Amino acid sequence: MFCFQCQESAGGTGCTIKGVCGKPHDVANLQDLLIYVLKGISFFSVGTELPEALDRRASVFIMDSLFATITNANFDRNVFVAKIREALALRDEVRRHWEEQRIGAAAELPDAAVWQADDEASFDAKATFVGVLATADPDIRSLRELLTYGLKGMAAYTYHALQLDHSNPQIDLFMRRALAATLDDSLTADDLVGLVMEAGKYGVEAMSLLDEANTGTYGHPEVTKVNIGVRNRPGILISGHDLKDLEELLQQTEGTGVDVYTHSEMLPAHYYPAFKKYDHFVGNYGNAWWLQTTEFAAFNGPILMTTNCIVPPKASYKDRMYTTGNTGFSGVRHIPEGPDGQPKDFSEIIAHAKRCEAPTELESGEIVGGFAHHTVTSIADQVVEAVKTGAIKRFFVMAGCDGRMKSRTYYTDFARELPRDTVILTAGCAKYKYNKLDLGDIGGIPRVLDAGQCNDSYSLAVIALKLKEIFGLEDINDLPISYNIAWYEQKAVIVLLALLYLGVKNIHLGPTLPAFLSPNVAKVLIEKFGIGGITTVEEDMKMFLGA
Ligand code: FSO
Ligand code: SF4
Repeated sequence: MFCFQCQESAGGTGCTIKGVCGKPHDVANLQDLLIYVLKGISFFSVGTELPEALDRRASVFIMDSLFATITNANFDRNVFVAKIREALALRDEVRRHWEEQRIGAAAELPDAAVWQADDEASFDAKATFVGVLATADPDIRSLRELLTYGLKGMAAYTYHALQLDHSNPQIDLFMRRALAATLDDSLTADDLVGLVMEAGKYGVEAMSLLDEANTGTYGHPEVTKVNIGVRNRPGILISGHDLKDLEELLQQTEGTGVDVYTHSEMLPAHYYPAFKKYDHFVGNYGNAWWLQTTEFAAFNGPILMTTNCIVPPKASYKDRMYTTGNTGFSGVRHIPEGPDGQPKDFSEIIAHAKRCEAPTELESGEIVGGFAHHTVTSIADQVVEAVKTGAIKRFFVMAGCDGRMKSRTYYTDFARELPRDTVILTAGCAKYKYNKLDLGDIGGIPRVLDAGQCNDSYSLAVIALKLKEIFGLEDINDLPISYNIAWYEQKAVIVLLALLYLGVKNIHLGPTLPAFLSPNVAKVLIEKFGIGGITTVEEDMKMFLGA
């Protein structure tokens, strides 16, 4: 195996024996093979007219498969074996249409378009040759992977939107075009940079689509105080990003005597009006994903993982863990899709909860959030006034991810050390590094404004564009906003590409720059966009504040 798609890649270069995330080498290889066959499907489908149902099936399959390979989502070998079989069948179905419509002499077909096998041993054997290292040139490899990881993040967001019946065929077509492009040896580094930028454009579209899906279905997030303590009844802890799963769980647990708590990236669900009517929707339990090995043990009840991030479960709670959607872990029970678009059946988890004790309290009190674009736009006058009077000197976008590296305490220290006339704009699980510090407010505006999940970074961009308009600025970079973003997995990659597409410059990314950026590709990002890393809190504070 060779995987370097996330921030925690071994030694800052790549995991080669087993993932730091816990991904076994065979699963890593099978994920590479699945992506390889997706490229074959994409090769045949670009420019080919497919019957509507097949076209839809291809789009959904590609989105679903890309998402399944994201860091920390699915560790189950059997899932990938099944998906590879499905991918091969789908590829050949698409190929038949490509053959019918092909004009002129056949060009040589790439191996990803023709390789065929059916048994697992052949999958395992082939998988070792089709991964990242199959591209020899380090810059082309870097750009192909940057593009692919952007697509994975994009696919996660379009998958969530699809759960709420929102889709955008243009995004789906781009995914195929971009995947097919990674097979094309005639493309130069400049061509690939162009595609990476285009991925940013479609990343904005994907986040906008999901924003429409979420707010159209559940209402606009409102400023909300979220309880971080517990009650004395048994509970179910729901983690990940999928609001539809949460909705169905809340409906099915109503009146059962079982409470529901959010974990990690599900916290922002409390901000949506649609979920406020549930009295048994108690609060948020615990912190960012990487602390789950201790916090899940203390929860005492069942835990439902709807998306990443899973840490390989400890024996103390493995039998209380459930996966659904695109998550999976061998030996952990999986809740399947409902039949014919019907809700999923969570009765097994509810029955399990009833046999469990109430959660052990980890902390008490409240945290506040719900500052997505609708809320912030509605208090825009107040914000603008605070900027004009100098009460707010600067905003710091500190969105992104949390992670287990010790060096991430930088973000807690940075938040604590920021001058009191600055405001943090956040989204994603990065917020757990400082959302329980009492950073106060500026004239009633909290100093940490949480927009929501990582996909709600879109809200931060909308807010920035709104402020640019109000202040009559030509350039988004003339706003008093600095970007000090933490990243972990591939959704953060698409968020970054989206910000670059929107013209945001001088983004600082930490705690380390991606291992998949070759020195030359990193140089392009630095020269063209002013991308930088982080150093020490003291030095960076001086750099950001120009002191
Ligand atoms: Fe990921 Fe980051 Fe949103 Fe966290 S981008 S790691 S668990 O913010 O989740 O998906
Ligand atoms: Fe390593 Fe990250 Fe890949 Fe897991 S996802 S194998 S930690 S680089």
